[in-house]
Amino acid sequence: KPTRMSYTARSELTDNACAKQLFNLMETKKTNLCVAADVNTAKELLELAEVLGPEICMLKTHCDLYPDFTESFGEQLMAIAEKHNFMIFEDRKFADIGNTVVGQYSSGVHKIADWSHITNAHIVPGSGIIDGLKSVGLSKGRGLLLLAEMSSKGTMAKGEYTEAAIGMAAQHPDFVMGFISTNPKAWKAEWSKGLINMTPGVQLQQGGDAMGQQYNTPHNVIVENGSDVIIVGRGIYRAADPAAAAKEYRAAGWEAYQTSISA
Ligand code: S5P
Repeated sequence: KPTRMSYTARSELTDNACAKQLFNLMETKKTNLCVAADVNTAKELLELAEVLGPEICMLKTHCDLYPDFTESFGEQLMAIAEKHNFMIFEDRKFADIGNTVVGQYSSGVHKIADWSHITNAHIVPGSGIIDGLKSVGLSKGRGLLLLAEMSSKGTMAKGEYTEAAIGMAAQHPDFVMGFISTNPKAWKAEWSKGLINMTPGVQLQQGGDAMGQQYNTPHNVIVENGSDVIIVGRGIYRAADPAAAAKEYRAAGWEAYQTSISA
């Protein structure tokens, strides 16, 4: 008696193009690993994407970290993503009113909507932020993640706030593809359906950093807390051999997924 549906089965339950693609990609490539490539330059980011591309379902960027960001960054990253079959997630964490985020998402220096399949938003302004981002991203086939919970110590995203994020996602099933979350299994009725949960704050050992980050293991994140995708940053890009570390996290994440669907 499986307690949880497979990624393939869940790909039928979403209206969002990116979610469908991601569910199917994870199942066929056998990886639920997203690398958070918080390196110092665009050059390093693109090199890391080449090296880690074969292991990952998604690459998460913070494009405002790169002093050498240029107009061609998006095209270069898209080509690598296509070659290695992974999706791009610009972790922009939009947080303004709808009218403002339209410009921030579509234009400015980074033109995120042109090259990133997926981006994310805080719900603190209310659902107008989703209307704004959707007016840019839906026709381009993009997907949005809402920050329903955070990994950091003392996060305010809990309880009623998390509930509100779940409610807003339900209002926009065509564009909202899921959540950044830490304990989605606790949401019960909403869990393991068409919406995808992605969890940052993942390392092979539990612990944290000096600035409030809190780490949980791939097994706990996927099996105990019921997430779908592990997001790993320093555990991989700060490793002596990032490719070997990525293989290790990939194996741990995939084993946890298989455990959770056969339990
Ligand atoms: O709640 C969150 C949400 C995000 S998207 N906590 C996070 O840490 N993140 C991001 O995940 C953060 O911006 C960083 O890019 C990554 C975690 O990196 P690590 O080095 O701590 O694994």
